Amino acid sequence: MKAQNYILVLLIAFSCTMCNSSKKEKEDSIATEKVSKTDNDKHAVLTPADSLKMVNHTIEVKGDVEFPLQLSVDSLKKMKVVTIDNFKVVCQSGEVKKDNKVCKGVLLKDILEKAKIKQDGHKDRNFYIVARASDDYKATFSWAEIFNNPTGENAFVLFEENGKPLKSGEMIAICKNDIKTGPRHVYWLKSIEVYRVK
Ligand SMILES: Nc1nc2c(c(=O)[nH]1)N[C@H]1C(S)=C(S)[C@@H](COP(=O)(O)O)O[C@H]1N2
Ligand SMILES: [Mo]
Repeated sequence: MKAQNYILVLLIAFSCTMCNSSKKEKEDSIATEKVSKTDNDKHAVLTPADSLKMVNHTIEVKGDVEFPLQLSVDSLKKMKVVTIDNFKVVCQSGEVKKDNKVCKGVLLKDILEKAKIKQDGHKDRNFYIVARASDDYKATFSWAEIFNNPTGENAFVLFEENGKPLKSGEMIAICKNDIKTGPRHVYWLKSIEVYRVK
């Protein structure tokens, strides 16, 4: 009887260790997942003072353009201002991040036409346009999208939401007809860069 009890206790103890080790493995894999997410996926949490440093009063339009520009909210207001209704910012995850009633902005196309892309003949149209922020977050557009596609009428630089200045910096690049609008919603906008595909 005693030996049987002893074996039983041993068996129970053994199975418990097995349980714990597999649980530990699971915990380890969750930890690695968390680490890899913080690397690139997660937003850095900034203090109000640090996020203030990200704000730009002008955006630079540069690269392969005839007339490099420095644009402020005031200079955008002097261009053709459009009103954008019901603009939602939806993250790639599906989460609704922002639901604005009315925004004001200027077409990215109008800005690029003002800066005039350096085109060498009508077949020279392989350009990409980078909207870059102070934290180096970026979104990319193509010449064809802006100048030969309905997206050209849907890509904007915003400067106002619900009658007030924007909260995340002074200007934001957006593309209203994207399926998920989060990825090409660039706040703390710093530059619009035009490059010819090499
Ligand atoms: N400058 C800048 N713009 C950015 C981001 C960012 O990290 N930096 N994040 C993007 C992402 S992933 C989403 S979903 C939307 C909304 O982000 P928010 O939740 O930080 O407002 O903004 C986009 N624009
Ligand atoms: Mo996102």
